[in-house]
Amino acid sequence: MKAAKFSFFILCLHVVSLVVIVGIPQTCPADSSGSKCGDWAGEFFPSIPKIKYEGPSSKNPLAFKWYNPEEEILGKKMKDWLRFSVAFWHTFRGTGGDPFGAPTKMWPWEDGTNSVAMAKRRMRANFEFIDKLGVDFWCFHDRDIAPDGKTLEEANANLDEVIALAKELQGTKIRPLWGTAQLFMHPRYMHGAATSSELGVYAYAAAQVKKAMEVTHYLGGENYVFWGGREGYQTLLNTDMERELNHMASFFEAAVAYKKKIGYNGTLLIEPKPQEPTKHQYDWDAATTANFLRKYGLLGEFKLNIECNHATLSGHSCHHELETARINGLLGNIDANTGDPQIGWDTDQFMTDIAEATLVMQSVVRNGGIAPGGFNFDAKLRRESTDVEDLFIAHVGGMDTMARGLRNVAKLIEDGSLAELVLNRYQSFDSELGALVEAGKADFDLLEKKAMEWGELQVPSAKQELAEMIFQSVL
Ligand SMILES: [Mn+2]
Repeated sequence: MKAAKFSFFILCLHVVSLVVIVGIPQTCPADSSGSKCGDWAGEFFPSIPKIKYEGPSSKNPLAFKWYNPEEEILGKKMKDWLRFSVAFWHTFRGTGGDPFGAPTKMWPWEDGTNSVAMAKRRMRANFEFIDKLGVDFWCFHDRDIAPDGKTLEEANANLDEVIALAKELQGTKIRPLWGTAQLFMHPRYMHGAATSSELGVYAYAAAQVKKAMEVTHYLGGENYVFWGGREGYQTLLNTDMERELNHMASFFEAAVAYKKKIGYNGTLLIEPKPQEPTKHQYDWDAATTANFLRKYGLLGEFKLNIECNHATLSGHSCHHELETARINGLLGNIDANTGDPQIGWDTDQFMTDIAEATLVMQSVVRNGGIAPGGFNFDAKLRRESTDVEDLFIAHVGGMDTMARGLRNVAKLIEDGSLAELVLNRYQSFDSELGALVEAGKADFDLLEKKAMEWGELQVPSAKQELAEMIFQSVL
């Protein structure tokens, strides 16, 4: 597609999402001031009951077949292993628009405006959704839950108004799994936020994070996330990479200091992604981000939010990224989604692959759980899925997939043969010399002496096919 035509579609996408679309029945049409609907407290999902566990034989799309929140698996309730969260931006701001076409979804409660009244009504829909789904957490970006303003003061005031309502609607049980500042949509962030070449943008981003952290703290949010969608470059010809990375580290140091200053105890999380929207993003993957934190002395202040779709974009499996985070003591949270093997970008789909979910849950179980982190459904309906009930079906399917993964890990542990296969592979290190190697006390002179003594070796099989057979047997 020609660049000009492509840009036109992007422009349409932006404009269509803001203008009033007429001719679609509204649950609550806004009056001219927009205030009447802001206070509207009717039912947004009248045809959807509270979702219940009905077991694997159920054919009810609005029931859990595998997720039974109070059931104990491996010594913990399923709800405590899984800590599911609804992502506000996908579920309530997702329009179905893509670079080639206009939005396809206009939920009945939407009036086509980006007003504070509309933001408040949407927030009521969010909490009815959360209640009916039976989860305890939600995640938000500042600019998705409340409209931006002409000034920072106006944006903060809009946010405060919506946050006050969210606090009231949360009650005592619901809280954010995490909050974040959206530092990628506004044109001011085109060169980055913390890594922008413009000092004014760096300052603006700091102010936005300061406010987002304050409101996350106010709502009892358990984590705060940094996703650097524009923290990267398009070409190194015009970029001082070292200076930008130094700036990003300074930004994170200031965030840590501010967190301590306001007495916020939530975990700070960095979410790696290799590219899209920039050609190269600095938080490429778990190992790159761990090295960044190590270089700047920030280990211990941050953990990672691993997103499965981002993992595959960086050329890894989600399991690889989770294990890399885990063995570095950095596994903080999971953005539970998946990509498509035939599509080369971030499709943010609900995970439905039982094998993938089992591998994900294996890392979580090895980590002893991920609280105060959890599973955020950073996942959206396909553009072609346009019924309100699809929002529920997608989440029920995603939750059941992860729950089934957890049940499979319990079966793998009970069976024990896969763990035994792995132990057996390394049994030569369970020896006097092996212990010296693992303690870092076997020098090359000693190893050469042993090598000469042992002569040519019989190296055993890796038993990959057997490992795969055992793994398949629990799915
Ligand atoms: Mn994604």
